[in-house]
Amino acid sequence: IKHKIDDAKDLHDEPFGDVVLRHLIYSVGKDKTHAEARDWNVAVSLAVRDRMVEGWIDTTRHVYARQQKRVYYLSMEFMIGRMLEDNLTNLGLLSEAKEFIASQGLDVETVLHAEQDAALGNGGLGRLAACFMDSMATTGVAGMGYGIRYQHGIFRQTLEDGWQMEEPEDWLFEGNSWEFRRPEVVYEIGFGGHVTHDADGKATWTPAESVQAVAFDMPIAGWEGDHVNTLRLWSARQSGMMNLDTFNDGDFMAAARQQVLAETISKVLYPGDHTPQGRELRLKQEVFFTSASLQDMLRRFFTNYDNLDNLGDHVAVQLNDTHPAIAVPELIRILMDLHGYTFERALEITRETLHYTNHTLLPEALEKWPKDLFEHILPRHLQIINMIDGHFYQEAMAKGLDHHIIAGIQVIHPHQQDWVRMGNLAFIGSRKVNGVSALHTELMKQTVFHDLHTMYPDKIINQTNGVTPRRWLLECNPGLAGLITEQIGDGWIDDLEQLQKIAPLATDAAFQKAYRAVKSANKQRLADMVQERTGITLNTDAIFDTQIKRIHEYKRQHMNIMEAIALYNAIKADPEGTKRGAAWQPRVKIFAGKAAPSYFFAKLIIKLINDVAAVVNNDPDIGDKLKVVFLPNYNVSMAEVLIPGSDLSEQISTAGFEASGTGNMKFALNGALTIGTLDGANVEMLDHVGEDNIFIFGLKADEVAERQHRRARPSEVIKNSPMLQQIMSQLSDGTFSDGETERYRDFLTNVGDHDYFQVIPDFQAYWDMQRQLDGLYQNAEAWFEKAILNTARMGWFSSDRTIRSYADQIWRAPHKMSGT
Ligand code: 26M
Repeated sequence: IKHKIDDAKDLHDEPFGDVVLRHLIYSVGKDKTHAEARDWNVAVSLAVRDRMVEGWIDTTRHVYARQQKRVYYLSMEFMIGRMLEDNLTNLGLLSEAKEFIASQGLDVETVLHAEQDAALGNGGLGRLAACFMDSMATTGVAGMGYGIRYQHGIFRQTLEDGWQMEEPEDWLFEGNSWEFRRPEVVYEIGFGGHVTHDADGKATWTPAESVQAVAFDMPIAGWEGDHVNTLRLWSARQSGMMNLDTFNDGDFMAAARQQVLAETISKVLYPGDHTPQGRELRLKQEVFFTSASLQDMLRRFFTNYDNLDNLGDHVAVQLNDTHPAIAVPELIRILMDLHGYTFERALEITRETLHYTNHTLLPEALEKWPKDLFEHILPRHLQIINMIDGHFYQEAMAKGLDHHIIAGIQVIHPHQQDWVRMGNLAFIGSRKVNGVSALHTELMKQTVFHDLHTMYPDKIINQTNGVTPRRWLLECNPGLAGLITEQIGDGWIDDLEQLQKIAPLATDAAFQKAYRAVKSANKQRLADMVQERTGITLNTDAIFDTQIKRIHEYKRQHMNIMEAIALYNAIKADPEGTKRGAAWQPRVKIFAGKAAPSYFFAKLIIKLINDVAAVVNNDPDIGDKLKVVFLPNYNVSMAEVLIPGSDLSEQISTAGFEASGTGNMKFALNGALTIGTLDGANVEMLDHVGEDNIFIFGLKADEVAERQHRRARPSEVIKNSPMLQQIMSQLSDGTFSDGETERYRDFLTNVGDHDYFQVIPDFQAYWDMQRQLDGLYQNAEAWFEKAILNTARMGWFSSDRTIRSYADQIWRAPHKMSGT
């Protein structure tokens, strides 16, 4: 597809390599003889960026001309990873670029990988936002992402004696080839101060301090590059110039300090996922990017329309979790205080425009702010929240709700007056509220949003998550992508359900052989990475069994490592497998993931994995039969190697606790079999791949809830399990801790006494399923038939499907396939 841009020379007439060389010399400022890998990476990036700009300007013009409904995705986090390969792929330039790089005598991988991951997120929520950006561009939704340009994304994880250590990650140090600074796009964000009301009751908020939000844009090209959306990230800077009086008084340092203070707001990503700490700076970050984004979208709106009456017909805003929930009172404030709408009308318009996605039911993850802190920073917003609560009370009474029930779901509890509850605020202020898998949405209705759901029975809807097949199949697994395209053409890339066409090949000997060859090559690539980063040599005939995600009790990495201990004990007791009557199936247990810095138990799990690895990997009785690997500093780029190279995907969360999961989808798409609980999107994966092709075990969500409710203790189960008893005594006798008997005391109390996350009652079923998988792996035809069927049947989990569904059911926004 060609775009004509006025005043721009047609870039398609110039060979790509020439453009790269021109950028190397004139943009990077180096010649070929002195250029390093990073310089080449920048030159190639700028060359592809040039081509993206054509479609970008074109898309902007088309959306404006057609007055297409716009969608704004507000997210505190975008977990993007590297962008060069993604952009080359979507622009159809990958092979040309690779050939050119090779023609210069350079290593292609080295040049393509000389880019820091953009890791402006914690985990699944941020990665989902990145997949959605790709899919909005691919499906032709006029979508814009809004977030924060953190100077430091998620910390870099290192290990010291097996314990996690955190270091700041300086991802912008070498520059960011993809961003365009927009110094003219700048908004004031106020904090604190006071509110006055004039005779007609019109409010004026005079903030005590303010900072500026400056825009940085990144173009986001969809598949085939014709539709290019924008990711706009805000950076904080001091409002106005440095105070000149202070400067002239000679107190230059004080003036500079002001600047540092203002810039603190976009300095660093908060690294907790699921466990927010109620910090003032975090609240300011939320206000900062939400207010800037609303001001920006309204400024754009006014270039087309002259009043905000029908805002919701032309604009849809999606709140990614409650982090931008301040949008509710902020939009009402703008409508009332700046545009003269009544409160009732402002609330109506807001409820036509905003939508909220919930990503977790964990009670400790529901954001709430101390009312006093909130009032101190946002006095006008607190007044508006009180108006919302008053209005809501009337609505609820009219629907016949009991006073006590209403108190529980208002934003601020009318008698306790302690917290501003952001989940309630987002729910009450939105038109639609969605969960991220069928089970999660059902549980939202039954648990945390039960009473709000009774009041607004049509508000909650489900939108099951998805993943982009460009990054998570085409780019990360070129071997498998090529094999598929050979068989069915390349229509699957933006129509993933076409993968079903390979299902009949699941038992085809030649196809199986080719599919296995791809998996072997990917396992070798993974083994090379492990060798390089840890020095551990892996046997590629082993089952590569992988659990990669944030470390959390509910995700149960500790159940996985306990299974490794049990397997170690079993092999020790019967090294040749003579007693059990079968040789052991070699297995490699791979872990990666970060723990929140203040989450002690998660850090202890990492230490335990490393302690077990040290014993198991160095035991001559074990040899290649079992290896345990913890790869430090998990990120998107590492996932792109781990996922295609794994045989088995661990999705073993306590049922009812993982809202969806998206790693589960990436593994299955790439032909790993899943061992998992009936949790999150695993439930729908079971429906799609079929029960013969996924390995489900353990308690169901209702059984978990029942055991938790009656505080069932694990002691009975342990008493009847020699296997568990041995593990528990090894953890207290120092077997894995150099004789130190205290190290795992908290662990033993957690799991042995309380076991809130039901590791003990699920353990035997987990063990049994693992042994069943050992047996299956020894029948390669049977294993790979299932693997191929997983790939063939995962098409529904494309984030293109998810985005079309949001566009049709929530945003009422057009896309390329609207009405077809
Ligand atoms: C909140 C306040 C302060 C600091 C951090 C936070 C915070 C950050 C991230 C809270 C939660 C965060 O993420 C939750 C999350 O990642 N949820 C995951 O969302 C995925 C996409 O929907 C799902 O697939 C996962 O199941 C769900 O755990």
